[in-house]
Amino acid sequence: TKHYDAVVVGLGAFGSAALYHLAKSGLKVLGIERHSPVGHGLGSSHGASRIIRMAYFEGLQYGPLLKRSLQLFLDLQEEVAARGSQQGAGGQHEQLFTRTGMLDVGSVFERSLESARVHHLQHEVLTGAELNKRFPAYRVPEHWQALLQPDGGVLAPERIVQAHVRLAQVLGADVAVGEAVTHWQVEGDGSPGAGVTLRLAPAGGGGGGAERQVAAAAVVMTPGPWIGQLVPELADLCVPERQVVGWFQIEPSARPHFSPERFPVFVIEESPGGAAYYGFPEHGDLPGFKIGLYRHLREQLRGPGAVDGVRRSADAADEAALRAGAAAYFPAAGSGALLHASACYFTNTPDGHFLVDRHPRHPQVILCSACSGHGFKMSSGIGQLMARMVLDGPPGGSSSRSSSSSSSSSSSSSSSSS
Ligand code: PYC
Repeated sequence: TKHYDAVVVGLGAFGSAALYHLAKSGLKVLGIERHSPVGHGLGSSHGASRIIRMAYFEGLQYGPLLKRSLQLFLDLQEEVAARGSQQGAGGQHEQLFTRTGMLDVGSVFERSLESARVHHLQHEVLTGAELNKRFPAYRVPEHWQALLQPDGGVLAPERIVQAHVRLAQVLGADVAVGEAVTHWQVEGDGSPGAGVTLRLAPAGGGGGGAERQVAAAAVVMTPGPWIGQLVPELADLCVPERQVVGWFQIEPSARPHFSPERFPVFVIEESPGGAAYYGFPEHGDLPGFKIGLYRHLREQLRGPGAVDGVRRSADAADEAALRAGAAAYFPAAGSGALLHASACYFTNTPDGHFLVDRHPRHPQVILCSACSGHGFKMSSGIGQLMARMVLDGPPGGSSSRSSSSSSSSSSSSSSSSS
């Protein structure tokens, strides 16, 4: 059994960020990822782009974490660029953040404006008519209101996950890809200071051979939609959902209007708490206008096999729902071909906020899933926070800085993932 200060289970947005910050703190860490390669398209951290924005209609409490997270992404981009130039690579292909500005349009406007005011964020208020004139790809109702915030833009999720993992490895982290945790348990009397053992098995997808066991003083659980399999107590609280985004062809003469310089990322909410569209300029490797729709067409993935059995391609209902938004607000993309579509998971809590906490019975186990579909932009800050929780140790327990020594008997806890 190999012993670590901390093991991170799941190397998507949150796990990769936690792994990086743990390795940077000098801890002996292992990251485990069931799918291959790191930055794959089978979880919640793919699809070429994620929105980052500072004024936050979801809640005033997110303000400080958003600012911290943007700074950490900028720091990461610098670190990646510095390493790239040391190794003779150009910086362009490693761009992690593209600043486009962000538009909060329709019934999210008031809550975004309040957030901008409370957190002293730069912003402008536009009518729909002003917005349409300034950003000609858009056509929203003229009487609507919109908040334009300059500190918004596009994150490159797969590159960010890969950068966090790569840099963690440079700092000495071990990474196991193609292995899944099939069982974990807290040792001895299960006290807050007790170590944790984890059993790993090949998960298909290019990983290792035999089953094995590892041990750690602390565990960070960031498995996204697989959280209910690893922590069954959470199965009813953190519910995975299938989500689809699509890229529509843009009329050739209008493509310049969809460029990152002329097209802020957006959320358009038609009525309070109702369906909301979100989208991106044409950008990166995938051509077309990317649009998504959340709080609509909810397809929960409950029960054995539901997560792994998700339909990954778009069907006619997915396309129709996305096209309705494109046609309503972006006429030059509303009748174009669907060039590409991608399914991913949101893992949702009942109130739409995040679950980031210590396991109630095993505080050496830190849980981070679900993030209810709006977490990527805060994954850098939450990764740093989880590393801090590991370093501080559980209340009443010992810090994880001294390497665990363990073996022996079991007490409590959980089981099995596929
Ligand atoms: O956080 O901006 C966001 C977002 C848009 C759609 C889902 N999440």
